[in-house]
Amino acid sequence: MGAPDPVVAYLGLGSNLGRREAHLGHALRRLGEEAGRLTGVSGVHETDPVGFEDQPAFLNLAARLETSLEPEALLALARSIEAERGRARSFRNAPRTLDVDILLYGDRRIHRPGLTVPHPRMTERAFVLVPLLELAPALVEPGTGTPYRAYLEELETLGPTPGVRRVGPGEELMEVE
Ligand code: PH2
Ligand code: MG
Ligand code: MG
Repeated sequence: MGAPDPVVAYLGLGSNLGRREAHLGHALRRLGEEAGRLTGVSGVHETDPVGFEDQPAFLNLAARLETSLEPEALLALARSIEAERGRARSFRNAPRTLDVDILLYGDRRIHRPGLTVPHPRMTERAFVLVPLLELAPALVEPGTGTPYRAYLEELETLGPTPGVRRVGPGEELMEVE
């Protein structure tokens, strides 16, 4: 028995309250310290809010991680990093200082109370797909083999997609305290 082989996981990060860059930078640093190895960070994208629209714009990015944490442990870490930035849980889609979502965990499909992977809404969300595809353009959906690129193209044919504007590189956020 040794440590399990690391798995490549993709996370989606978002912030729309307070010092958004600092919250995201904190999350990236903490994931690198506690979750394994951070092997990629997408650009930072400023995005119009989806769901509950009467709230400030988000900054969103995607990160790639090599981790030996089991999915539940990774989720617990994500929640505790959110709490470190004062994340309050009020109502669904409420504004938040920091949101750290597990998008993909290797090619596993997980359906447990509180944890569904691949993230159940990621294929409908340009604010997730645009940063994710920047990091991993050829990524396919576990189970179906559908390229995530095809989901984004689908969103783009349906009409105006929520505004997603690249505002800078993600790695630099790790220097923002
Ligand atoms: N997260 C949500 C709901 N709506 N909209 C944008 N633009 N970015 C987000 O990260 C986001 C959202 C729920 O987690
Ligand atoms: Mg989310
Ligand atoms: Mg979340």
